[in-house]
Amino acid sequence: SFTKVPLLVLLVMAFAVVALLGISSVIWSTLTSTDHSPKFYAIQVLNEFPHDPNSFTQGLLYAGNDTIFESTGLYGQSSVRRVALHSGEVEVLQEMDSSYFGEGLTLLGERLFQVTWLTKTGFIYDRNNLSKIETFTHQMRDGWGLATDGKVLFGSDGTSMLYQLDPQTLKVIAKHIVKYENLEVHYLNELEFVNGEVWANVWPTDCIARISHKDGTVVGWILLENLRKGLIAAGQTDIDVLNGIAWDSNDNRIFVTGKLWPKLYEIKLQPVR
Ligand code: DDQ
Ligand code: CA
Repeated sequence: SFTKVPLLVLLVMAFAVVALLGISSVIWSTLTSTDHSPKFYAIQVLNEFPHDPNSFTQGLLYAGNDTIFESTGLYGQSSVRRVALHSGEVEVLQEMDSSYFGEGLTLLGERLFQVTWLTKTGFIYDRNNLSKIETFTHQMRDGWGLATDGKVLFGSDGTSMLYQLDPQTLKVIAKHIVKYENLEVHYLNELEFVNGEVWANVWPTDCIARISHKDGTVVGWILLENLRKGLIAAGQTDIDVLNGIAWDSNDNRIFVTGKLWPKLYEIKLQPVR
């Protein structure tokens, strides 16, 4: 009849409009969305360098000019050392009192800051000769990792907390619980400030968390199991975990090693998702 035809046409038109709106909103959100979910990265080895297989690496940094500074742990074997990147040769060695277990290390200006496992005691050394300048006490549970952006010190103590310390007073000025989505990431270990982020070895895994120091959010995961597994496959069965990240801010190079690893690697990240 006369009234039925326009009704059917109206229904078809209404359906078409709804469908078009739906499709265009999907297209619009695809074009404008930003994906904030953490990114995952595999790694590629660009270079490998010799590393003292007796160094129980707990702190690692690159100071320019082929120079690595490293802190080592284990009671009676703890040290701070200056190492030539290319040869792995230990050029200056400062052995620590056997009551201390060396941990995180960072360089700010002319001074190296070091923390120690299970104590709140830290040490400051002169970068030129590694002589001890100062002993300090900090407010973290104990000492695991240290890094710096050139202004504050970042610290970890094996919990899920990422601390910011004032380099003058060594007092905690900020702290954030590190979270991957809504899960706390515990056992934050060796640290490095890289391109505006804080990277952390997560003990005792093959993973490095890329952390926003503004709020503790994990913005990415780096998966490095091929390094440890490669060493073991090559017969290096006495090695301990991946630990130690160093960043060359001038040439944007990333170095990693591990405790008792005979090698130190320059790596490049490859997004896997
Ligand atoms: N940390 O790197 C996880 C902070 C410390 C690791 C300590 C490993 C223990 C080795 C054996 C200790 C002997 C007293
Ligand atoms: Ca480091």
